[in-house]
Amino acid sequence: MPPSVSKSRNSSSLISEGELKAIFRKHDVCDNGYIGKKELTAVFRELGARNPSWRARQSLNLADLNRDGFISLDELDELVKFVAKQGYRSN
Ligand SMILES: [Ca+2]
Repeated sequence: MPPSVSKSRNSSSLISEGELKAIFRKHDVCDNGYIGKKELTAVFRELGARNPSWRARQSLNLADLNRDGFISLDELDELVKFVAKQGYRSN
């Protein structure tokens, strides 16, 4: 059973960690489980960040624990927690 994702259409609801993971997966264009700065920038653009490339750099600094320049699947949880804390809202 996948974790239940709220299907609420309330536009003011905060984006959930499950929704964030789905967005990151969608942008993992090579489907190799690694998300680079380019994909991160696209994710933050989709989230409506005012400065997506700056956010991408900031999140790499925080979540890229082994400093290879990519977010791997085991680093994704860190990234999702960080982004969830920013309080982006789903639309
Ligand atoms: Ca990494």
